[in-house]
Amino acid sequence: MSMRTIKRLFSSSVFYRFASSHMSNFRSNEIKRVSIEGNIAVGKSTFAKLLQNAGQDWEVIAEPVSKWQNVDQTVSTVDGAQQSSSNLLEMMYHDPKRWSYTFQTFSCMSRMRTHLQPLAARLLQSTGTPVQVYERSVYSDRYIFALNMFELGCINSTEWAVYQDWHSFLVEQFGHRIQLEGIIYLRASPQTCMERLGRRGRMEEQGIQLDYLEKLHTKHEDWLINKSTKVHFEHLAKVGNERFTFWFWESPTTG
Ligand code: D5M
Ligand code: MG
Repeated sequence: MSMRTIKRLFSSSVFYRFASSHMSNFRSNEIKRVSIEGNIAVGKSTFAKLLQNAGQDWEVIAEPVSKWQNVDQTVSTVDGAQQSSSNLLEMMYHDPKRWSYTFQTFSCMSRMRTHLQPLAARLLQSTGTPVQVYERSVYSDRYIFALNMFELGCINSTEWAVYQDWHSFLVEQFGHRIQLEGIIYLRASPQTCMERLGRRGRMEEQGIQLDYLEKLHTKHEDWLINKSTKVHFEHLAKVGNERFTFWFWESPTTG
C-alpha cells in the first residue's frame, strides 16, 4: 500500500466512521485523548504522522524512546558537573532480568510526563475539539509490557507488586488528566511486525525474536479484542468496551 493510498484511507469513511461514532459527543474546547496501540514496529509512528496531518486540532504525543536511549546522568563533582548518559532500552533488551523493572519505572514516568504536558498553543486556540493522540499509553505499559515481563520471569513477584501499587496510585491521582476517550489498535501479524522491525533497523532491537512479538501480540489481543485482561481502572474498561476500534495494518506502510 503506498503512502498516497494510506492518505486516501484517512480522508475516507473508515477514519471518519471512527471519529464520528466515538467523538461525536465531544464538547467543544474540551481536550480529548486517544491512544494508538499495537505491537513493536507495527507502524504506529507512521500512522501518528498521518493523524497529525489530518487536522489542525490533532496533536501527536510521540513515545519518548529517545529518553530511554539517553538516560541523563549528570553528577555534581567538586570540579563542576560531569555528564554522561546510558541507554536503558539497550540494557533492558540485553539483560531483561536485571533491567526490566527499572525500565518499567522509567518508561511509565516518562510517558506520564509527556501525557501531562500542556496543550500546544495551536490547540488551545482551536475552536473545534482538540485531540491529543498518544503513541501508546501508561495502560499498555502495564497491561502489555510489564505484565509480559512478569510472566516471562524478568520482573519478580515483589517487583510486580511494587509496580502495580505505584502504577495504580499514579493513575488514580492523575486519572482525570490522562483519561482516554478512545483507543485505536493497529493490528498486524507478529511476522509482519518482525519484517518491519528488521527494515527499521533500530540497533537495540536487533536481538528481538519472533516469539517475543508473538507474546506481545497475544497480550494486545487479550486486552483489546478478547477483553480477558483484568484491568484495574473503570474508565479504561469502559473505553476498551465502547470506544475502541482496530485496523488491520498488514500492508507495508511505505512504498
Ligand atoms: O518502539 C518502541 C520500543 O520501545 C520497542 O522496542 C518496544 C519498547 N517499549 C515501549 N514501551 C515499553 C515497555 N513499557 N516495556 C518494554 N519495552 C517497551 P515501537 O515501534 O514504537 O513499539
Ligand atoms: Mg514507534
